[in-house]
Amino acid sequence: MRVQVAIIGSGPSGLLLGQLLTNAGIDNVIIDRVDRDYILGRIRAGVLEYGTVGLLDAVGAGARMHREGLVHDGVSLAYAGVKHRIDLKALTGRSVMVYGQTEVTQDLMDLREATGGKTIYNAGNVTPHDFDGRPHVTYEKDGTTHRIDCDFIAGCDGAHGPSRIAAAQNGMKGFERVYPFGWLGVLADVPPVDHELIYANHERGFALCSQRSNTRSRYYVQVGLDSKVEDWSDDAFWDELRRRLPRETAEAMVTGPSIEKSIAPLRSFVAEPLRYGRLFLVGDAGHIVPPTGAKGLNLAASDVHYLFEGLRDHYLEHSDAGIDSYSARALSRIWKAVRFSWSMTQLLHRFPDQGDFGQRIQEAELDYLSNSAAAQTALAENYIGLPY
Ligand code: FAS
Ligand code: PHB
Repeated sequence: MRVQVAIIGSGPSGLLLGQLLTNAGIDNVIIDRVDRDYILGRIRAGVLEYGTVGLLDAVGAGARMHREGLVHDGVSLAYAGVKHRIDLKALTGRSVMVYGQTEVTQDLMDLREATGGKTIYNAGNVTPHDFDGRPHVTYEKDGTTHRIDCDFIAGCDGAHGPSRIAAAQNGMKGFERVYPFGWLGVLADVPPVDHELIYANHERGFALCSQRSNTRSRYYVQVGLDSKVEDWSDDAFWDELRRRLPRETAEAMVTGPSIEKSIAPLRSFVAEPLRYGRLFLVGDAGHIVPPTGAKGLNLAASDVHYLFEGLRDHYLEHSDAGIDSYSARALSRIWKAVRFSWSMTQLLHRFPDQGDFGQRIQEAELDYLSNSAAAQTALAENYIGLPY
């Protein structure tokens, strides 16, 4: 097989890039090691920046999002027993869209199928080759090794995929910060406790009240790195969540059986550069952020925006300026989102060595933030997403 662009990974990055390329008449194929159902079974992000919403609209995958998604004009911070709302819309003129990554992925998969995009699932040992010469991807399926020749390879294969591995073998520099805790997340078919998200700082640890619809909620509590999902019954989770929230919020909480429960470790990672000849790292393949700033999925979207512009200009304008500048352009926005995610994580989580002094410093910063329009504007413009 020969295509113009071979995309490794059928997550949000690969699917969004694939649809932009297909719509522009640039032929592409997506290769993934698992199948559609496995990918859709992973419960992940929930908040979309306006830039991500715009991209989904641009490729024609936004209809259900606008029908079923929830537009949020604000977000709340809770600390010292009180909830403070940050009015995103008043401060920035923008809102965020609450619409699960699972739904985004489903919509993009459906659109790819409807527009004749080719995806190869359950591909084994997917490997990018010769990205400085004659780029191609090999994979194993049905007992045979297959080869896809291409002009470019988009590594949309996440944090542990072959593209990141290939980059590491070709001079990649990694920048990493590992946090001493994780998030225990629960999905439950109960109405959200509030009409917007609540990020809570508490001396027992961080908590987050999020949602997927008016009948389905997503909650998180910070847990130690030694925590295991089996250590947490539903009742233990609900009790701990309520302990970390202001009284009126805790009392309003509707609980119920979890339909998904998992622990995600928190860490930051950035790969530099994002380009290796004709191989490009995109999305989680290039960077990981703690979910405190709701940036992971949204950074994948801005990477795709920059890379697509470069590939489009290569094929349609015969200019390589866009692909030559992809890494620098994407990294500029990535590092600002990494900084924001780091600052929100520092502000809201209980660190093992912070002590009572550290708790007071966090509460003082939250108190300043709650009473300063300048500080709230800085948080709001990062949360709704910096411009592309
Ligand atoms: P993905 O990891 O989504 O997709 C990569 C694809 O590549 C997968 O389909 C995988 O099967 C495939 N692949 C991997 N290795 C391969 C191989 N060897 N061969 C072929 N294919 C291969 N972000 C937020 O904004 N908010 C959150 O709350 C949040 N929670 C998260 C929780 C967890 C547990 C994780 C892991 C991430 C979370 N994220 C969150 C970040 C997440 O949403 C990512 O940013 C998003 O999935 C990025 O999309 P992709 O870059 O497409 O990578
Ligand atoms: C989620 O709904 O899963 C979610 C929302 C906001 C975050 C992280 C996760 O910052």
